[in-house]
Amino acid sequence: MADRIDISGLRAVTIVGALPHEREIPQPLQIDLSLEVDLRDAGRTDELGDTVHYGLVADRVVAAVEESKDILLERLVARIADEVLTFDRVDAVNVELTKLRTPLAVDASTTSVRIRRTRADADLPARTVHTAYVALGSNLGDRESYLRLGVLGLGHVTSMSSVYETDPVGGPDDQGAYLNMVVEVETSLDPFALLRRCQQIESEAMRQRVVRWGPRTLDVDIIQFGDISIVSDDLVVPHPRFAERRFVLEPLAEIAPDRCPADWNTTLDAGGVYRRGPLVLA
Ligand code: A4P
Ligand code: MG
Repeated sequence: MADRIDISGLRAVTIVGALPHEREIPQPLQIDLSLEVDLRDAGRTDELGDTVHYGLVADRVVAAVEESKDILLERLVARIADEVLTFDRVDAVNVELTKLRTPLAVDASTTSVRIRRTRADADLPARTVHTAYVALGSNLGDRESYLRLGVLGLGHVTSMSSVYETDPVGGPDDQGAYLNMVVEVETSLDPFALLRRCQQIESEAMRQRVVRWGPRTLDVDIIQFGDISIVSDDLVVPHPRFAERRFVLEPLAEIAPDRCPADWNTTLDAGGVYRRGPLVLA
């Protein structure tokens, strides 16, 4: 992953060094950070929660430096790396720490140390990435555009089913046919954050609604989230009705047949779900 967030030229004043005067007089340091972070989600969503807040990183690093009274730059630079790695979206960090006032007897402008540390170096668990399955449905307006809006808003989509034209199940009699599909998403969001993402996408679609109080422009439901089960007021995972719905199971079977209940295709009523073809994203 080549994505980086750089914070350059951060300054702090602290006690550091082995020489007698360095133990007494605080000295200015420069900190240059390069954080390795997967920025694909934030690039799509424009959400601060999907990236690392570099203002917070800078504040925490300066505070850690100002509190320390380390002898060696090597110790202080390791402390800075540990602090940055507490931000759980950071996979690795490069830190350069520079004494702006060099203690050398010879002529030199600065002295510095530079390290790179990963989550594994800091004994932190690797960032957990889950595979989730999300169902999308639209039966109003430009249905295919709404599906596209949904897919693009979900983040790192690793697999997409075809689009299916489906007869409406439940709801008012006069509503039109749905377009349905299921996508596989790799996400480092927790299930509740993914639900908020789904709801945010729905409201973006609703803002473009054509008929007030009409059928849904876009429904975005979490079908499964890894092997996690959740029953709460806001979220039930796996989705409580997915196993009864051909409009979910046909597309799910296309991309993840092992995620479908056994024999679903013979036990559920046939018909009402017609494969149209792939969603064109461009
Ligand atoms: N919620 C709980 N669990 C979940 C989950 N796993 N994923 C909560 C998403 N949301 C979940 O949902 C109501 C509440 O469910 C949310 O506030 C959330 O906290 P909603 O989307 O606001 O309302 P809804 O769509 O009316 O309800 P729901 O339960 O999503 O409806 P269904 O059961 O999904 O049915 N026929 C065809 N052919 N194709 C369709 O796509 N869709 C529906 C909607 C009916 N008939 C259809 C289709
Ligand atoms: Mg829903």
